[in-house]
Amino acid sequence: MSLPKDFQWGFATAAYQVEGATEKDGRGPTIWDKFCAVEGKIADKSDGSVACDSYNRTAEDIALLKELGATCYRFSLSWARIIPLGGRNDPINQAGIDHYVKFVDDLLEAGITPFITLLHWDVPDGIHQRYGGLLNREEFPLDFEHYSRVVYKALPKCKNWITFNEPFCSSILGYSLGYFAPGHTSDRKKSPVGDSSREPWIVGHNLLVAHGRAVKVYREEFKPTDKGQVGITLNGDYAYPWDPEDPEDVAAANRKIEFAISWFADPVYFGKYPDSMRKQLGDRLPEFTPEEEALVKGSNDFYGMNHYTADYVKHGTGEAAPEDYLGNLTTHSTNKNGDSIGPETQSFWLRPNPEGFRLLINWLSKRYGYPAIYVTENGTSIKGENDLSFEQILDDQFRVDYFRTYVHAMAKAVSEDGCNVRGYMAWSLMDNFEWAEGYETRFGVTYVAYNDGQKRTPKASAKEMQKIFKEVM
Ligand code: GBH
Repeated sequence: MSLPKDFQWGFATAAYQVEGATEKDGRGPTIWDKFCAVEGKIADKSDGSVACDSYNRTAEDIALLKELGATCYRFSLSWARIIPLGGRNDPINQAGIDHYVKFVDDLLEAGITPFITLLHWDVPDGIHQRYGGLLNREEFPLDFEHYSRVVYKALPKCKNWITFNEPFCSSILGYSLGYFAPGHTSDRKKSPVGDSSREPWIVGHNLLVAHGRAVKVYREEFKPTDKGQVGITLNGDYAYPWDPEDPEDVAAANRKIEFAISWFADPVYFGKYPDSMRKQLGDRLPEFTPEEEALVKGSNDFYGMNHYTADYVKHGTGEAAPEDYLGNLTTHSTNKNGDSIGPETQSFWLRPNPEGFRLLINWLSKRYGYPAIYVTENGTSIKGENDLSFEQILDDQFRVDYFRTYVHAMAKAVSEDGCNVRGYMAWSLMDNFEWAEGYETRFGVTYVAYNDGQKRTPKASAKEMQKIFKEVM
């Protein structure tokens, strides 16, 4: 069991979850600042205005990465720091650019390879107000293309680019369930606007085209000289049939992965949506124009994989509801025999199942022709962690076990199954703003004392990571 010698490993974060300083140096507002201000949207009524204060502590964060032995760091840029209103004719904010230029320089100086995500959900509110943001098929891809060009030009030393983090979440959680910004849903108890049967599919389509545009810009204008690589990061759980003897459950488990992952990955690798989705969604799923298809097909230099958990899947009966986004099926934490998929965590959607990680790496590798994969997120919360004492929080054996079993499962996918995984970034470097769950759910390998000046203290898992990678390299 061994990973290649040049395998990169480290940790990941995202701008809105760690930076804070939301009004500093000319940053514009984002849809997440607005969403957090709406009563009832965030569990502990918090927001990202201070978060981990990472905007003001870049040196401290880099020292931490170094101390933990990381060889790479994935973080996202705040588009609204760079172009406060977001659009291609709007002013550029040099202070925002300068901040990230220094951060990249300092990371490289410390021997840490940056992986930059261009957009991790925090769409500038300026373009959301102006033309509906992600819903606008003409404007959004052009504005994202422009933003990407500004960024590539400013940061030629970064060689690893991720266009979008988890377009599934922007689409489904933002425009179907209304659980994430901007909170659109058909459920009128939750939102005055939204159409869960149509908007998520439009948003997903526009994100794909915007990704294609940003990749084209990199490949044509920057890659020849800068020699970096660019891809998109997709989230997805592994899916096991609830009853492995029932062919309909077997088909539904596969369909679950197609609806979550192949929705984006099939267009990126094959230029079309999965047949299972076209069949269920009909013309609610947009068609690629020939120009769009040319932009999207073949647009990954690598596959960015965010992965946390697995589900048991039971096929649905009858027609799927118009707002169904799973593929006419239900997900379960136990199977027909009553076996549990894994222990509970603080996150209702997350139960560790390391074997599912190996299986999903294999599933993706087979379907997409053994692409280079970077695991851009993997990690866990712990049930009740936030209620423990400081000493108990630091001794996070549950997280240590999670990382050890998941990293070993990944190493087997590489050395025994022939999959091409080239890097791994644990979620997360530190506890941070966990979106709609606020600060009550912690995902960090480092404890952040929100009531004590955001002081950072590495947990056991932070220190164990280097050991875990030594076991498999
Ligand atoms: C990641 O998404 C995010 O990229 C990261 O910002 C976040 O902090 C981290 O997870 C931990 O949560 O509401 O029933 O549809 C993980 C993938 C996919 C997990 C959507 C939650 C929602 C379940 N996410 N899922 S549901």
